[in-house]
Amino acid sequence: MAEASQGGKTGQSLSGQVATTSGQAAVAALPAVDSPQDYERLYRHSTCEGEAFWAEQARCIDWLRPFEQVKNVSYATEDLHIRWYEDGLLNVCVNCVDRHLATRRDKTAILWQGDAPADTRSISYGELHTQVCRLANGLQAQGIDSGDRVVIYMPMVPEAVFAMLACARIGAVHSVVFGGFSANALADRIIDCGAKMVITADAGVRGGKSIPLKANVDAALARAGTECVDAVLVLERSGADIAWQAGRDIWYHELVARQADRHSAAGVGAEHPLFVLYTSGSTGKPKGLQHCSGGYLVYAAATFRYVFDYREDDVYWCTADIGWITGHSYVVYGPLANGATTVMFEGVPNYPDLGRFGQIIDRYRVSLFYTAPTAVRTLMSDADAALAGSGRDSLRLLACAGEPINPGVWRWYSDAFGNGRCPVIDTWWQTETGGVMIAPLPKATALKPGSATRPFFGIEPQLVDANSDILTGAADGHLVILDAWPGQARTIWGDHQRFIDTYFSTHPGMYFTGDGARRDADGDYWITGRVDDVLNVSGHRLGTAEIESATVSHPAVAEAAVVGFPHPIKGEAIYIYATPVAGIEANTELTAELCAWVRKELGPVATPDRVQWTPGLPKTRSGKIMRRILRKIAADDFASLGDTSTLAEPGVVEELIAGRLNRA
Ligand code: 6R9
Repeated sequence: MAEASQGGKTGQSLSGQVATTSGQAAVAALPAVDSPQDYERLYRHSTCEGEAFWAEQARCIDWLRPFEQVKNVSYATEDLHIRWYEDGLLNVCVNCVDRHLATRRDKTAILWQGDAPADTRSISYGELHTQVCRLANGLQAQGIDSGDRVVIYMPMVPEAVFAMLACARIGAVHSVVFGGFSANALADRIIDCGAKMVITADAGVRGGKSIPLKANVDAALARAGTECVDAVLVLERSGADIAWQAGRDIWYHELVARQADRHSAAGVGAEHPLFVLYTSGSTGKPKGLQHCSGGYLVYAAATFRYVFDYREDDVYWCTADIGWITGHSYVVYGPLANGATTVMFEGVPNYPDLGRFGQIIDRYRVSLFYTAPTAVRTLMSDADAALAGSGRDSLRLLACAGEPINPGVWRWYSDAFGNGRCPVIDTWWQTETGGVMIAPLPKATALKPGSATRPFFGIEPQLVDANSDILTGAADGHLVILDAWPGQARTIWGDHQRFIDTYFSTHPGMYFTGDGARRDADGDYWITGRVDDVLNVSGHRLGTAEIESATVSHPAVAEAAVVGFPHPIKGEAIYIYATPVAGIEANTELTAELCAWVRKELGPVATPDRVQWTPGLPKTRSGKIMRRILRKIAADDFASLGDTSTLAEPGVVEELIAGRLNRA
């Protein structure tokens, strides 16, 4: 039987046949949030008696050894640490799977919809348990231990979730890399986290196209060397022809076929890392945000319950890929911790046609739907096609995340897609925050198109000016969070100093989000976008620094600067200004070659939209590229370039304007 091998003080078993309902009982005992007054009351409690509030929320999951210390946090840069429930022991996988067996063994955990409409699977909690146990046994048989890193580079198939949960079950740290990232990007991540194993598929299938995942892994490992990764687990998804390295490559189905379908799950400390997820910053290489087991799960579970007003009979669908934080928290951990039915979709919104989302909603009677504004804009681009063939009358709530949603798009989402019957919940948060931070609660918050409105329980946002002074009342400034919350990232993998410098140094004593925001007279927040050099292309975070370094690695490019420009579907698109190496003539072939180069270096998500060749870039006398000017030119908005007095060579700007690629 599955049992706790490290039961701690109580020694109780929380998995397998002896599932307890203690967490579920705690959920049932929580006060309802059905009105603005309920929200105000609970918000006050959550901030004035924060530790009591977070202890109540933490009791909604099952602990192998209960915690006594709720919070141990310091934001002081010389001793920055964030710890929650640190003396508690738990197993995240047991919380997401085993503890539901007593009451939900036959309930559907994952409703999978493949890229082809006929391709579907339904996986019950009982089946999920068997699959995860087999894989956990298989990973251990391969020598994966607690604390080892496992990179997951997979399509959106149930085995990707099995892989995440199997890692969690044995205390291994997963790092999911989005399938749209290139072999090089994958290699960087494998090296940075020192992965011991890569789990992948022969090829992914998306929008009718094949994505050569295994070939990318081969190329990545050729670059990363063999120091760390000694095994590649390969799921047969498409039957594509692949190269095979005997002694290293293992078929997923062969490994799990040999394993028992019970697995004894050990507890880990609440602060034990659950996963590392890479995201882009304003400088340098992507950073691996490290999330922990206990606090992260408490936060993912609580936000899922409140923000979506989750009920037992809901069918919930979040369209995010598991390669992003939204997929981690709201395809996998949040829903499964609550025993929900989570829909998982392998495809894209416009294949075979733009009606796909609506058709899937009808087919599975989806009641809660969570997507990105870029997807809504894609649907809006041909609204008739997007709405054809579906009624979407099962929906009761619509949500979005990832980028600002403008009021027109919000209204279409609500009125047309949601038939005017569903609240639109605009959720602001980040890879770093682990879960939703600012969002309306369906029954308790007055909605405003384009505003993420109010902070979640226990979250204290503020706006500050450049001097870190807190602004009061209606204001516009940098968005910071004053105190800690259980779901926040604990560090950057292998670089704690960078974590401190990036998030806790700009505004001392506060967490700096990198976003700007406005607060209106009602106290509602409107996120205005990044205040640093991070782009948001189709809801994907990309650092201009990464794109620049990929661009200048092309032998014909001497220098480059990258900015974003507004794009009707993607939100923001990539504009490269590049200076060719002396003697090289820039032409359309070179442009195409450079675009393909950047795409290959970073992956399809980073495909450039514009390349403007220029003999020079606008720089200050100290040599700093004036991106502000480049952004304006890319946006075809150069009437007011602002202060250009510090330009070393003012003539460059005239030339850039004359050669601009975006013209109204
Ligand atoms: C969850 C996620 C984080 C950045 C964030 C901000 C932008 C996310 C938003 C939003 C406006 C929203 N962002 N949600 N902007 N309104 N509701 O997307 O995480 O990939 O780390 O991106 O996305 O700029 O700082 P991540």
